[in-house]
Amino acid sequence: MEQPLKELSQVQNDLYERRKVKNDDDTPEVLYERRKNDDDEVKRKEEKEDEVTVAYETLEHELTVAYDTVENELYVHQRRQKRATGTAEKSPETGFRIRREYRMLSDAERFDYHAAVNELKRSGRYDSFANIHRGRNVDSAHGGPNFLGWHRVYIALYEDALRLTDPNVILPYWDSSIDFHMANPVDSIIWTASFLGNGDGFVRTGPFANWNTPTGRLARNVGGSSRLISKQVIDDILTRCRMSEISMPTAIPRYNLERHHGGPHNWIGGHMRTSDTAAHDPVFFMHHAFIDYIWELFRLHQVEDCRVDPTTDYPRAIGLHAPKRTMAGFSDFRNIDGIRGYWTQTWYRYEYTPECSQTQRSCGSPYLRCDVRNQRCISAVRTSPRVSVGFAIFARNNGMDPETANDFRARSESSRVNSGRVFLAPPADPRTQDGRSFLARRANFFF
Ligand SMILES: [Cu+2]
Repeated sequence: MEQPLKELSQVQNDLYERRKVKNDDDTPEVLYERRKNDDDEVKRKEEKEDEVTVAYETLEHELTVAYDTVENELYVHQRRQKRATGTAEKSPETGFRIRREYRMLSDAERFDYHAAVNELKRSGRYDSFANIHRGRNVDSAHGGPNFLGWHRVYIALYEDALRLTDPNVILPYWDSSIDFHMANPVDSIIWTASFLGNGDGFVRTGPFANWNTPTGRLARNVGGSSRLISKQVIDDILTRCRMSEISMPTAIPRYNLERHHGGPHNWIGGHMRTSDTAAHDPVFFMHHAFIDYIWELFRLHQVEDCRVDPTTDYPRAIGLHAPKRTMAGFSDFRNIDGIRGYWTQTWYRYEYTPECSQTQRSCGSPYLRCDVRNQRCISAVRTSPRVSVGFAIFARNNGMDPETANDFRARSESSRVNSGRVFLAPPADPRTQDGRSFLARRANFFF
């Protein structure tokens, strides 16, 4: 049988056809395949991009963390460096000082202290200092764990300013428990011309008489509301071991040192009653030195009885009270710097508040006396009357009880100067105006 030979042309044609099929881009199958491949390619690319994005974000996050760590390490390093070279960790310009209770100063020392405060006032520096305790700074210095450290730095710098005026002056602390345990604290010698001046209404007597402030004449209304700090409060606080137990917002009221600190603020009244005006009364710094003294007792107790390191015991906090946040008003420091050992090692320390007992019946000051039964020092009672002679005559002539009329006058004079927030404080002592009116209201309710 004849095997027909394919024509060459036929072969060529077949080849052509085969090649055509193989190379033809236009067949639907090929197009489909190609498009599918293309889609896969896009998908792969997109996936790759996602991977890159995730990797990038992860890297960025890690970088931020690393940056923070480096920044912190740098900060610690700089601190160490400065400590080593003595630029930041130096003792204060005016030297180490020992703070004492106000009534333990000699008359000459007390006079010099008053003079230094007045010199600061005259130069305008007192008001600059007082104005730091105002507005936004107040928010990061109160209501949280930064309260104690911030005020420690604040009063230390204030004291330094006083000592630049007179290098022998110290900031005395006002131990208000010495007054709390009197029959009535408004009778304390402290509210006389030789000490802080009168406490009823505008300050007309004593070293700060007729001081002017951005919110008017300096005013007080001692014994108006809340309470001074009792020995019991201090004893209670010294049963705790951690800073978080005595600081806001974690402390319960009984051990809340910031809340107890609001007591004397409100008890003194006038400028002292509200946050933006308080530091314009010089008693502010003496009251805060006492709060700082209680905190220092607490820190010693942490070391000795609790085996807690007070220099690292800063409670967990974010925002304004975060440990590494720059200290409001004092950009050289961070919040955590307030709790370091540095202050009471290189700047100042405290002399203990006077004590007495059956055998040791002297408190070491003519302005203190020993309550032998309770074995504690209490303030001398002032001889000046609560109500001036002139006012007593005026009140009697107008058919008023001089003392009650005086309370009303003081209250209205001192309430005009307030600005800012009223300090959080314990309830009114029954010996205060608020305490008495509460009892009176309750009595009226029953009759
Ligand atoms: Cu304050």
